[in-house]
Amino acid sequence: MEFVTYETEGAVGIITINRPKALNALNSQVLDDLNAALDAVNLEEIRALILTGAGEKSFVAGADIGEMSNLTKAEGEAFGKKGNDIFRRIETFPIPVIAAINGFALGGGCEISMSCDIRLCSENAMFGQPEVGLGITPGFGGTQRLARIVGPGYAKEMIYGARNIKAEEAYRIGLVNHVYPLEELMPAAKKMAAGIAKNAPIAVRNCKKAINEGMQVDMDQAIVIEEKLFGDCFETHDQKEGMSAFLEKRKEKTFLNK
Ligand code: DAK
Repeated sequence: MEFVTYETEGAVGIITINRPKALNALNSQVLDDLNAALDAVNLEEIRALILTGAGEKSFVAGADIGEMSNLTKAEGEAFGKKGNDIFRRIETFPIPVIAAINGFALGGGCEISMSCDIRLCSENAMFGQPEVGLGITPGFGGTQRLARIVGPGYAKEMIYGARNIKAEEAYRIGLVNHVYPLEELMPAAKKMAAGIAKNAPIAVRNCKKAINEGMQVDMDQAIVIEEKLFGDCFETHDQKEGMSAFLEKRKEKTFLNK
C-alpha cells in the first residue's frame, strides 16, 4: 500500500491515510489502498477500527482535484463508484469504525468521516463540503449522510454556501461526538476503541446493523430488524458468557466472538 498504513494494537486496528504532501487527498491509488487495508483486517481478532490521517494538519482534504479535473463523464462515474463502494464498505464494515479527524475534513474528507460510526476530532479540525465552489455536487454521499447526521437545515447551509465549519461548531451541531487537543485525539480514539473491543463482538456488530438498517426504514420495520438481531444473540456463546458472569457476580468475562 503506497498511501495507507495499517497497524494493530491489541484488538484495535488503525488505518492511516498517508499522503501528507497533498494533505491526504483521495486519489484512485488512496482509494485502492484503503480497500486493501480493509481486506487486511483480521475480523477474528480485531474488534474496532480507527481511521485517521497522517500529519498534524489534515485528516483528508477531499478527493484529489488534480486527478478529477480532466475526467470524462464515464471516468467521473467510475471514480465516484470506486469511492462510494469503499465508503459503503466502511459504513457496513462488521466492526465499528471511529474517525479520528486531525485537521481538514473537506469534501471527500468530510464524507469519509461520515461513513464511519463515530467522529472524534482535534481542535484544529475543519469540516465542509466545498464542492459547489468547484462546479460539482458532493459525490461520495455528502448530500445524503450530512443531512442524516446534522439534519437538512445545517446540511443545506453548509453545502449550498460551501461553508466550512470549525471543530466547535461541528460539535455543536452533532457532526462530531467530542473535540480534543490534537495530542489527545489518538489516545482518546484508542481508549474508545478499546472500550468497544471489550464487549461481546457479535452483539456490537448486531447493534451497528440494527442502527444503520433501522434508520433507513419506518419504525414498524425498524423494530422487526432489532427483534431479529436481538434474537440472533441467543444463539451465541457470548450471550451465555455475559449473562452467566452477571449471575455469578464474576467481573472477568471471556467473549469468544462466537
Ligand atoms: N486535491 C489535491 N491536492 C490537494 C487537495 C485536494 N483536495 N487539497 C490540498 N491539496 C494539495 C495542494 O494542491 C498543495 O499541493 P502543492 O501545491 O504543495 O503541490 C498541498 O496539498 C498543500 O495545500 P495548500 O498549499 O493549499 O495548503 P493550505 O494550508 O494553504 O490550504 C486547504 C489547505 C485544505 C484549505 C486547501 O489546500 C484547499 O482548499 N484544498 C482543497 C479543499 C477542497 O476543495 N476539497 C474538496 C475537494 S472536492 C465524485 C466523488 C467525490 C467527489 C466529487 C465527485 N464523483 C461522484 C465523481 C469529491 C469531491 C471533493 O472532495
